[in-house]
Amino acid sequence: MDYNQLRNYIQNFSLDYCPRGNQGYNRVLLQLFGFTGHGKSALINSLMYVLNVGKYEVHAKSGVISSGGAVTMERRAYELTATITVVDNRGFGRMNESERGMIYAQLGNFMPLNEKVEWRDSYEDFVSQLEESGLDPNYTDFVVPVFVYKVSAPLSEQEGLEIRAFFKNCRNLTGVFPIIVLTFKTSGDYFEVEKMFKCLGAEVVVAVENYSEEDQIQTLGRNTDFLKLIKSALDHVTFRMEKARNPKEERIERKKFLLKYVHDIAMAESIEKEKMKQEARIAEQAMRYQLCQQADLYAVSRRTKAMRKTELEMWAMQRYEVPMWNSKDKDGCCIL
Ligand SMILES: Nc1nc2c(ncn2[C@@H]2O[C@H](COP(=O)(O)OP(=O)(O)O)[C@@H](O)[C@H]2O)c(=O)[nH]1
Ligand SMILES: [Mg+2]
Repeated sequence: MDYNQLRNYIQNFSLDYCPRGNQGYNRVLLQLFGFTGHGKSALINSLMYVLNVGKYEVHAKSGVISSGGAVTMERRAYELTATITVVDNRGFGRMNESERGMIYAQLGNFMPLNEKVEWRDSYEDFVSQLEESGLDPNYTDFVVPVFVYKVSAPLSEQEGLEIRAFFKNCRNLTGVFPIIVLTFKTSGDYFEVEKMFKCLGAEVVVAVENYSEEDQIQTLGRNTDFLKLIKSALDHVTFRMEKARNPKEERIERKKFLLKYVHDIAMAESIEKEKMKQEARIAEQAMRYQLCQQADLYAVSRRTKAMRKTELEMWAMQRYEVPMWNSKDKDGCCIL
C-alpha cells in the first residue's frame, strides 16, 4: 500500500466490512495512555493533522501548566474518522497499584468520556464508580490500547517489570496487546527503546516525531509513521473480528477483571496493614521486656551494693567499733 492507499484505507475503514460484520461494535476507540508529558495530546494533534488535510490545529491541549500539573485531567474523545476515535486519557505520574486500577477502568471504558477523571484510591469508591458506569453502559466500542512513551526517558529495571505486568493486564482486559508509540523519535536512540519494549512483550512499536505549532513541516516518512500506527491498530481489530464476538459479554468480563483487580489490591493492603500492626505489637513487647530486664539488673545491682555496704559496715564496726561508711548515693547505697 502506498501512502495515499494507506490514508484512504484508514479514512474509509468501517467495522461493517469485517468478515462477520460489526457484531454489535460501531466504533474503534484508540485509547492513549502513558506518563504525563510523554506526548499523548501532541500525538492526537499530529494524527488529526495527518488525516485531515489542512493546517495544523491544536485540538488536544498539550504541555504543562504553570503550577506544574498536567493539562490533561479528563478523558476526552477526538473523532479521527467516522469509525475511529482517539481518547486522551488522564496521564499518570509514577504508576502505583491504585493508579493502575484507574487506568484499567479508563481502558475498559468504565469511566465517562469528556469528564474530569478523579483518581479514586479506596476500594468502595472504585466499586461505586464501576456501578455508576453500569447505568449508561458502553459496549459498542472496540478498544485498542496505545501506550505512549518518550524515547528520551530512561526506565529502571523495576519499572520495566511493572510495565510488563501492566501490559499483560491491558491485553487481558481488551484482547489486544498495547501498541507502543515512541514519541520524540529524533531525540534519542529509538532502536534501543524499541528493543527494550519488544523484550517486555510488545508486538508493535512505532516511533514518531509529533508535530507542534513550532514544527509543522510534513514529510512523507513522518506522516507515514502516524498512518502505520493506525493501520496496525485496525489490523488487530480485523484479526479479532474474524472470530464470533459478543460485546455485552465482553463488557461483563472486563468488569469482572476490574472488580477482582481492585479487590486483590484492597486485600493486599489490609494484609499489609495487619502485618504492620503485628510488627508494632512485637516491637512494643520486645521493648517492654528489655525495660523489665534493665529494671531487674538495676535492682540486682542495688542489692549487691547494699550487701557490700552491710558487709563493709560490719567489718568496720568490728574493727573500729564505729560506722565508717556513711556517705550514701541518691539511691541510699554506700559509695564504694
Ligand atoms: N520535540 C518533540 N516534542 C514533543 C513530542 N511529543 C510531545 N512533545 C512536547 O512535549 C510536551 C508534552 O506533550 P503533551 O502532549 O502535553 O504530553 P501528555 O501529557 O502526554 O499529553 C509538549 O510541549 C509537546 O509539544 C515529540 O515527538 N517531539
Ligand atoms: Mg495531555
